Amino acid sequence: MRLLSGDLSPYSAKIRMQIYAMDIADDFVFDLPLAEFVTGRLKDISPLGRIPILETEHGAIPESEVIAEYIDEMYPERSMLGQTPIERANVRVISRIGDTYLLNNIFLCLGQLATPDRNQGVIDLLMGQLLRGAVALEEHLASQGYATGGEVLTRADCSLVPALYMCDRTVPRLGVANPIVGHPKTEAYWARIQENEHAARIIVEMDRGLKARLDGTEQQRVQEAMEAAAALTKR
Ligand SMILES: N[C@@H](CCC(=O)N[C@@H](CS)C(=O)NCC(=O)O)C(=O)O
Repeated sequence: MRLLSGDLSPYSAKIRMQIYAMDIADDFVFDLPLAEFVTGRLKDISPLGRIPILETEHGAIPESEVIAEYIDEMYPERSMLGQTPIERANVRVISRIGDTYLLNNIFLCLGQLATPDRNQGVIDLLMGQLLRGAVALEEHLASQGYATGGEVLTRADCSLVPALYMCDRTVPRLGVANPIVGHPKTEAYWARIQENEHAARIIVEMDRGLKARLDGTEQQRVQEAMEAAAALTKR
């Protein structure tokens, strides 16, 4: 299977963490067709035009949560969803908080980083919603162990690590306080989970992506990929 994924993309990092934790990385090729991504031609592979996308022999699957479910179903003996119906419900709730109530608000706000005329109303609205999500997460998170309180890493952790990374590293760039800070259970969890080898691995990858974005390397790679694509079409 081929996973279209980017270092800094949190929704992609979530799937990579799951794959690493399930010890099935040998069954995947990790790739990002840069030129297609920035020119919108990713839509030829998936109409949503967003990563991650999982290419399987039966077709392409978009949406990180759908991909996560698919991988779990493909390797049922290694499933990371929990053992009982209530455990699985808790994993899904925390995963949804990470994806929808944290990450989605951050993503909608990211455009404000790219413009010199920031719209403070947009930032206030979305970051208010982010804080509301962070308050809810604080209630749902376990005080000990992994995200749902168990002794085993689950997909809740795979969703939360990239979401908390964005809270920690990206939100302050919008002039807004890191919403992890001031929430004791979330602060403790964030410190604890970084000790996990699979979490640590995707944090290194996301840091690499952030560095490339900030130092211009990413932009340079995009340029090179677009030139290579243009040269191919001229032939
Ligand atoms: N709901 C989607 C969100 C995916 C998403 O927004 N991916 C970002 C990168 S992390 C993307 O591809 N953005 C490109 C764009 O918005 O055009 C999921 O869970 O996979």
